[in-house]
Amino acid sequence: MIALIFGITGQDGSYLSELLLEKGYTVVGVMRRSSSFNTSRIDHIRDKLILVYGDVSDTACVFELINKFKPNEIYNLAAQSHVAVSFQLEKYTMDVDALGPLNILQAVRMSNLIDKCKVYQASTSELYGNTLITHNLTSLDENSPMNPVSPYAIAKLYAYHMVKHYRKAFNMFVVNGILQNHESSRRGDNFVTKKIVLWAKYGWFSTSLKEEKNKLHIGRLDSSRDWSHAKDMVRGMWSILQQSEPEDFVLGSGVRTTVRSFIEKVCSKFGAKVEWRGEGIDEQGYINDELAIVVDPKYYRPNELSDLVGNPTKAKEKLNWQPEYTIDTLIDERVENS
Ligand code: NAP
Ligand code: G4F
Repeated sequence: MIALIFGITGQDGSYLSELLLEKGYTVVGVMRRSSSFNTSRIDHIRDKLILVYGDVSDTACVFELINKFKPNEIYNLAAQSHVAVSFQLEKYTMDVDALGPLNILQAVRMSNLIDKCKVYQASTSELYGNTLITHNLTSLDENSPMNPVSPYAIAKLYAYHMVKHYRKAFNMFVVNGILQNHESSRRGDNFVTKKIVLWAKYGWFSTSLKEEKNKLHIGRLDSSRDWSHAKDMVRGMWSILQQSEPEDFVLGSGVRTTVRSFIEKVCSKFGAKVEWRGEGIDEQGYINDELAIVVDPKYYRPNELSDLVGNPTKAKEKLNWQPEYTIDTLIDERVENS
């Protein structure tokens, strides 16, 4: 079996590569050219991978790679994946996150690989926007309404619909994994959970720190997310492609945690309790009576998605998928390995 992974150098790409190698796949990974090395997440398995330069937004490149390797499975994990950044990079985000997947779908179709090649598209719980609140729902499943509230989510919604369209119009095995947030010690440094763990471990609670301690500057404390471990999610991605029929699946833990609670949980791993004082942008967190956390509107988004929690019932029933990590063991792994 040959798997082609777009986005192999990212968090999910690295865990998925490990999983597929364990299963005996030949893994071909597409990496971007960058001015500094971007392979740190896969360096430990580099000699087992076939790595090629490429870019999902380069149509000819995508066609050439798919024609050359004729993969059995394609995982499209490539994306400008930062929601806040997408407000500043609207068109770029659209080029990569919407038209990139289209390049892959077209290449498979036009290369006569329809019967041979399955495609996984990394869709996202961001597609739902604030549906939980506006529709008074308790959790989000495959049938919940989608109302994206960021350029990132709008681009991903285009790709989501193109996947459904290709499945119906061309009878292709192409599927969306609609994944809730997932994290790990390999998470990008500017996502909120990684930022909090790095601040705690190498900033506030670092015993080697001689200078004045850096405070944590944070955005919306009351946003909540359904945080899972990326290792659990890549198992789910693979299972989705092993079904006899192509279908979309929601993956998530079904447990919501606020940013505020995540900070408290991380601090408690270091034996500290956070005391909150003030409200809104004036709210501050104190540890042992010392100011440690300040709300900074710089991290607010022009349009915020305040609440997400998935309902993975279909995945549990049809894929027999169960997350192994809880929010607490996820934090343990991150505090230990970040
Ligand atoms: P990530 O760490 O940001 O990785 C993204 C990957 O895409 C990186 O390898 C990146 O390369 C690559 N990439 C970016 N632009 C590209 C382009 N134009 N052509 C080829 N490759 C490109 O993201 P992740 O957390 O692993 O997420 C994987 C996918 O799942 C993404 O599509 C994301 O949108 C989606 N998703 C993530 C979550 C989550 O919570 N993690 C939830 C739902 C959906 P560089 O290393 O060179 O930057
Ligand atoms: O960690 P975040 O940046 O992740 P976000 O926006 O939920 O997006 C991630 O999950 C999506 C799936 O739901 C993926 F599709 C997407 O690719 C990405 O992986 O922010 C989480 C929450 C937000 O509500 C944000 O406003 O944390 C809030 N937040 C508060 N302070 C902050 C900060 N986010 C960041 N990045 N930095 C802060 O200082």
